[in-house]
Amino acid sequence: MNTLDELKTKLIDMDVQKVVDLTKRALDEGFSAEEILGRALIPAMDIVGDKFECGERFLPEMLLSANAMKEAMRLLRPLLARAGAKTQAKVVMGSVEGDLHDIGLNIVSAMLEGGGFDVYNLGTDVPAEQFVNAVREHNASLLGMSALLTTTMLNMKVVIEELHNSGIRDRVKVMVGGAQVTQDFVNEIGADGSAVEAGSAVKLARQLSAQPST
Ligand code: B1M
Repeated sequence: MNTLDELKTKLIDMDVQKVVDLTKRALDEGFSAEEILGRALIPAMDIVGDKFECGERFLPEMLLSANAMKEAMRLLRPLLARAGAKTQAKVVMGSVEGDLHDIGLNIVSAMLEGGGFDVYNLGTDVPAEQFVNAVREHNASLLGMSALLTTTMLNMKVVIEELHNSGIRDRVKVMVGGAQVTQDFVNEIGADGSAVEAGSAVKLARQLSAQPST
């Protein structure tokens, strides 16, 4: 079995130490952080999710795999965030209120940093008011929201309404993402765009930053 396949298996098996060792080994073998994420860690988390959905895994086990992934991310994050040319654009990021998933949020945030953006990552379970205050405080031109639950993604709309109510919706472009987000949903809540994975999130952030404010 090659290193990436072994890494994928060990993440599904919740073996934290092996996940760390194999991530190091994959880096030594010359795989990039993006390859390790895209070919081993992210597909493994999808399998963990499927197993949870069909009752083969329980919540504490899903958490153990998530923790193993976080340990691997400690090694990969600095590589993803290795700065390219600065764009100067400021991005406020966070998972919406009620949502505790942050692995994707942190990957996207690291990749945006690597893409030259100034990122203010507010973490998980962020209320609408906090997003709006952070956009104001940092004078951000982009707001990125992540949500993985069909229930919590509705809070993205609440944040956009709060931006309107505060009179700053026209100053900031809003991008959203997470497993359940579709283009129809983006249109419905009045966001400016969505991305399905971290690489396309950076492209989208660049496109949105290049557009004039409305
Ligand atoms: Co939860 N969980 N979880 N979970 N979890 C899912 C999302 C689920 C699909 C699993 C399943 O049933 N198949 C399901 C949601 C079902 C639904 O709503 N339709 C689910 C559920 C039900 C739950 C709980 C309700 C379980 C319970 O308590 N009974 C609970 C809710 C907690 C809460 O948030 N209030 C819960 C809890 C947890 C853990 C705490 C155990 C853990 C999270 C730990 C953590 O994040 N620190 C966890 C995990 C690990 C998962 C799965 C298995 C993996 C998520 C993940 O990290 N994926 C997940 C199943 C799955 O997604 N396949 C599942 C890897 C990550 C890199 O991908 O986050 O999608 P992702 O990010 C991607 C893209 O989406 C995109 O780019 C990222 C990188 O490529 N992206 C953006 C994300 N944000 C973006 C923002 C952007 C642009 C792109 O612009 C701003």
